Amino acid sequence: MERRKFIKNSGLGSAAILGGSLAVACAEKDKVEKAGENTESIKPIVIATWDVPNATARAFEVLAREGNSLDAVEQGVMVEEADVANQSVGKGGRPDRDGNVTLDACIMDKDSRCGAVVYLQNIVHAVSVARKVMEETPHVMLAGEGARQFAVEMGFEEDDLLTEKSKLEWLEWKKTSQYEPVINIENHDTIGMLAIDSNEDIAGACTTSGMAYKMAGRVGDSPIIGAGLFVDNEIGGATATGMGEEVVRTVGSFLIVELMRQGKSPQQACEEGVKRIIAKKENYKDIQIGFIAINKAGETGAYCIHPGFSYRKYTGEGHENIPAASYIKS
Ligand code: SD4
Repeated sequence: MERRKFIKNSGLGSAAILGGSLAVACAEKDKVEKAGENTESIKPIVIATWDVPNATARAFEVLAREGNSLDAVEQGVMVEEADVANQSVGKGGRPDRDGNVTLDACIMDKDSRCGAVVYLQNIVHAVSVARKVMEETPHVMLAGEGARQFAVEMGFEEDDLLTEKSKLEWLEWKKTSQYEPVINIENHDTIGMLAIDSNEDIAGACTTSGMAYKMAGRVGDSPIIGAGLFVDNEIGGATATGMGEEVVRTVGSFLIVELMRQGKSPQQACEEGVKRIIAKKENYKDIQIGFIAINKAGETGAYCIHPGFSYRKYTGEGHENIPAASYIKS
């Protein structure tokens, strides 16, 4: 990768021009103040909710050959949409309580253009339909049958998204029909992805089959611009996973980007986003929410309610799964 840039955060950068022991002291102070945050800023970079190494690797491949961040996030999350082993996204996703797999997805680019689909059935790559909504229509969001028809018109093939495994689990669930999402388990792996390309442009995407055994017609945060995903190319981006209703109530991803605009680091902004939800939700212990964020410098952060959430980060320096700090410690 030729144009990889390695840019230290501004505190360490200023230390370099001060020189001598004052410089070292400033650098040390900066390090201490930012302990716990990921202030390393390397671009291009891609991050995604949960441990999704194949998805981030695909996105980084696009970035490494000078591809743009929009293509990178679309192609990255498509990996999870096609993976039947991921039962929270695309084909193989868990159905609603009537046995229908319904997909929600959105995408947003450097120019604040965005597209979304909600309650989409029988099309695997909901994110690509969302991108078509953004690029080929005067609208931002298409729902249900209209979204499916539009996808078919755009050349997408129809497919049965309900796999035998998800069907058998749903039939088992129907014996009790208790809607009690299990933290970090039942609805694990909705993918929200944020990337910065070598032109320093940011894009994001988010795609899910939503909460397992949700009511027919239910739509979560993932396809809602500002809730499940938000990008402002001047500032950064944020995306969410977990109980979508709470993320919608606080317009979580928009809030996090605005907090970064006000000077908070990605880590501080994610923490504040989770704390807003906790402040308004008496039984917050019963739900999981996880946010990840990236700022224009490529610094990243993540925070969640319960331990167990992590995010994948992929740069030219390598890739890693980073456990997120949590409000509840254990
Ligand atoms: C939703 N936020 O539909 C999604 C679910 C999710 O990992 O994130 N699962 O509410």
